[in-house]
Parts: sequence; structure tokens; C-alpha cells
Amino acid sequence: MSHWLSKRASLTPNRMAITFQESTWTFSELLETTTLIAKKIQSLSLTNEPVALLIRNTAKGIVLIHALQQLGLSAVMLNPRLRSNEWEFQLKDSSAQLLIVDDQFEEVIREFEDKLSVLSIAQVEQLDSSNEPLIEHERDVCSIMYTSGTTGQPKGVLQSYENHFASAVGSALNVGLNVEDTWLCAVPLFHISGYSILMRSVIYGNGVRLYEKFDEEVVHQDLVEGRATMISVVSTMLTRLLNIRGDACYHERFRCMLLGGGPAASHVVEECFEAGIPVFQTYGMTETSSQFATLAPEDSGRKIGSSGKPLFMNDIQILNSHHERCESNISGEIVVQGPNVTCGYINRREANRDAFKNGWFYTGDIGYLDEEGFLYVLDRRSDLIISGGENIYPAEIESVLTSHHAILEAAVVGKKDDQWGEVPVAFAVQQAGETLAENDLIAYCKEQLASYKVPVCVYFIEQLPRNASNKLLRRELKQKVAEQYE
Ligand code: S0N
Ligand code: AMP
Ligand code: MG
Ligand code: MG
Ligand code: MG
Repeated sequence: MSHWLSKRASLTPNRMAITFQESTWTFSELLETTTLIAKKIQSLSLTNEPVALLIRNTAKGIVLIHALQQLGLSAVMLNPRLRSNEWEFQLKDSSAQLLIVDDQFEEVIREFEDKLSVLSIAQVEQLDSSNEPLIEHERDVCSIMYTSGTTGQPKGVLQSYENHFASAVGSALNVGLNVEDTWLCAVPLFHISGYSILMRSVIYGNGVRLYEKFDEEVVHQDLVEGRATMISVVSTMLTRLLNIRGDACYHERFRCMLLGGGPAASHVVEECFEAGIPVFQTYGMTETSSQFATLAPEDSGRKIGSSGKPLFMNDIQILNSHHERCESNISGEIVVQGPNVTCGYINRREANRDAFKNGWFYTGDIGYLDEEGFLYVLDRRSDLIISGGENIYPAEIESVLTSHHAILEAAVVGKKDDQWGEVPVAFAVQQAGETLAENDLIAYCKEQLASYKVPVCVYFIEQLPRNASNKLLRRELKQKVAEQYE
């Protein structure tokens, strides 16, 4: 398999590849820069092990992604919102041989330099590039993205070239492919929501309009003036766009608002439908290299709340707890199969054994298929909280809370939130004689957790609700929180 950007640059060298800030790169210009950076990285005499990237959404970030692909090295995509202990775990777990950080994260270099090779982008640019020709490792795993679980440590999802290719083809067979398409990317490149936009770009020969941050005013103007035909958003972004839309109409060239990363409120999808906004609600995950099932606007009026049908090469089964297929309209675990499904988690024999059975991947999400085969997602895998498209696992927050000397036990649940969809709230039981203040416990969490994971409030209670076999009754806590929200 040849390097995709090289192939693309040979097919359509003069088409626009990236627009970022005031600059534009054609595919041939992007390849030229990429090859230069790949040669510089090659001068480090690397092995086959992955290379980790801690990057913002910038043109230089895109170049690094393509350069690693050119060298045939897997990229571990780190989330800049995380704390260093979380990065450290992912670096070790993936056996990353090198970490390249955005110049903005200079302090990370000092923190990690005695653990592995760490370079800033500026330092990479200083390396020698006379090394020729490029030696390409065998291309297999393209990217590795970490996702947390109910228990235990986060797991690195292996995304192969085949997964990315199948995902891009499946998407095109559903939403169609126009030569003039430009995909607006204000979702993070370190998530599959953003990374997959780059893959589709080189496979289709379409442009990417990249933003470092999501700014609804700027994005709104782009959609009104037709500077993008496609965009990927999470629910929080869509709500922000709707809030400022007023009577404005998006340009007729704009044809796809891909809405994913978590549940969407029905009233939001309805509002889009009524306003003629071409929203495509999708169900997908890191393990499926972006969309798995997607609802087309033509069905969105009569199938509000559905995430559509599986893409062309994909299949879904709904299974009950005995692994038997459920009838239509009966809910069970969503189990998926298709060429965009990961081959597994890196170095996780047990997790892989649990997740894959007979060639099917068990998502842990709960849903049903209606009599026409449309998917409805009812509940996420176990206790997962999704805030603005970022995943939060209660177990991780709970272990930080109980690590405090004054806290005996703790439980975290999601609370509905107009801005983020859901936010974490905590229930904590203090050790006998302790009188810890809520603010102090929250400050303690802030030191150890990415800020979106920090509980917005802590309720101190006498004991956690448990059943006869001492299992935490999380539903009861959720119920308590929900009643307060009403
Ligand atoms: C929603 C976003 C844009 C919000 O970020 P914003 O406004 O830029 O915030 P900042 O200015 O950076 O920070 C201000 C304060 O807000 C806090 N904060 C930021 N984000 C969150 C959050 N998510 N939850 C709670 N708080 C948040 C900051 O911490 C800061 O607070 P202080 O000052 O206290 O530090 C941003 O969160 C964002 O970009 N979200 C989207 C992430 C995403 O893309 N998730 C999807 C992941 N899943 C997948 O990729 C699989 C599904 C998929 O592939 C897909 C998903 C969507 C669309 C298409 C697809 C597809 O299938 O292709
Ligand atoms: P991630 O783990 O970041 O890859 O996010 C994927 C998870 O988001 C899925 O496993 C679901 O729990 C949730 N999710 C994605 N799409 C939808 C949807 N359309 N409706 C409800 N939940 C969704
Ligand atoms: Mg996940
Ligand atoms: Mg902001
Ligand atoms: Mg403790």
C-alpha cells in the first residue's frame, strides 16, 4: 500500500488540501512539506515502535500525521486536555519511542525527557533532512487512540489503514462525494472525529478547512458563506451554532452536518430538520474509526432520535444477555461487524477476549433496531458520562476522590447539562471525624484530573446506596440527581 498523501498528490496535485488561518496548501505543497519533515524524523534512526503526538489542530500537526504515515510509523494521538500522569500511562502502555509536542507544550519536554525522546515541532524542524531516500516501515497500524473503560486503565485502540479506508468509503457511499467538497474540521485531530477528516481528504481529494478551536461565530459565517460543504460536530457545538443562527440560512453548497460523539437531544435534531439544516446523526466510536451507522436527512423527519442504518459494509446485531438476537424494537447490547472495526486494543489480551466474539465487536452500548432496521441508541456502555464529546468514566474520578485521606468512599454519576449534555457530580462519604469542605475536595481533583472530568459538585452523604450483595446502586444516585434537575 502506498502512502496515501503521495498517491493523492500524484493524482490531483493542484487541488486545495488544507486551509488554515490565512494559508492554503495544495496536495503537492502538503506532500513537499510532509516529505521534508519525514526525512528529518528519519534522521533519528527510529525503530518500528509508535511515535506519540501531543498536538493542537494546526497545519504543522497535519504535516506530522502525514509524515508518520509516510514513514510507516503508528501515531499515538494524545489528548492535550489530559494531565501528565495520564499521558505518561499512554506513552508507556503503547511503548512509544518518541514524543513530538507542539511548541506550546514546551514544559512537557522537561517533564518527560528522562523517560523517552521528546522533541518540540521546532526541534524537529531543526533536524538534518539530507537523508535520502525515505525508508518506509511496513504500513499496518496507522493510529492508536486511547479510550477508557469501566474498570482498569485506558486501552489503546489500534486503527489500521484498512479501518480508515473502509470508514472513508462507507461514509462516501452514504453521503456521496463531490469534487468541490470541503470538510470543516474544528473537532480535535487527536480524536477520530477529526483524524478521520484527514483520511477522507486524501482518499477523496477534498479540502480540509482546519480550525485550532471551535468558534461558533467563525464557523457560522463559513456555513452561511459556503466556505465548507461538510462539517463534523458534537451536540455541544451544534447547540452553540443554533443559538446564534437567528434567521440566517446556511449556503446551498453546505450539504452535511455530521453529528456524532454522543446522544443528541431530539429537540435539537427537530430544530435542524425544520430549519432545513442537513444534519446527519451518526453512531460511531474510536473502535470503528468514525461513523458506523448514519441517519440521512431524508429519514430524519420520520426517524427522530435514530442514528440511522449501518453503512454499506457494516452490520449490527442487538443481543440479549444470552448472546441471542433480539427481535426488532427490543433493546439489548449493540454488537457490530465491518471492515472499519478495530482488530483490538494494544497489549490487552483479556479486554480483547471480552470485546470480540465470533468476529463481532461488543460495544457495550444499549439500543434497538426498529422494524425497518434503524438504530436507536438508548444508553451508553455502563456508566460512561459524555461531556461535550469527551468521555468520563466514573471509576477514574472515584479513585481520585477516595485517594484523599478524608474520603472513605465515593461515587460519580452524570447530571444533565444544557451546555455539555452531561457533567459529572460526586457523592462522597467522609472518614469518621473528618469535615472536609466541598471546595477543597474539588481543588484536590483539579490537581489530578483534566478539568472536564472534575465533578461540578460534591454531595457529602452518610453512606452510598448498595444492594444486599454490596453492589453500588448507581441508578439511585442518578435518580436523585435527575430529580434535582427537573
Ligand atoms: C465542545 C468543545 C469545542 C468545547 O471546547 P472549547 O469551547 O474550545 O473550550 P476551551 O476554550 O478549550 O475551554 C473552556 C473551558 O471549557 C472546558 N471544556 C472544554 N471542553 C469541555 C468538555 N468537552 N466538557 C466539559 N468542559 C469542557 C475547559 O476545560 C475550560 O474550562 P476551565 O477553564 O475550567 O479549564 C470541545 O470540548 C470539543 O472539541 N469537543 C469535541 C470533542 C470530540 O470531537 N469528541 C468526539 C469523540 N468521539 C469520536 O471521535 C467518535 C465519534 C466520531 O467519530 C464523530 C464524532 C463527532 C462527529 C463526527 C464523528 C464521526 O463519526 O466522524
Ligand atoms: P468514543 O468512546 O469517544 O469513541 O465515543 C463513542 C461512544 O459515544 C459510543 O460508544 C457511545 O456510547 C457514544 N455515542 C456515539 N454515538 C452515539 C449516538 N448517536 N447516540 C448515543 N450515543 C452515542
Ligand atoms: Mg471511548
Ligand atoms: Mg471556547
Ligand atoms: Mg481515602
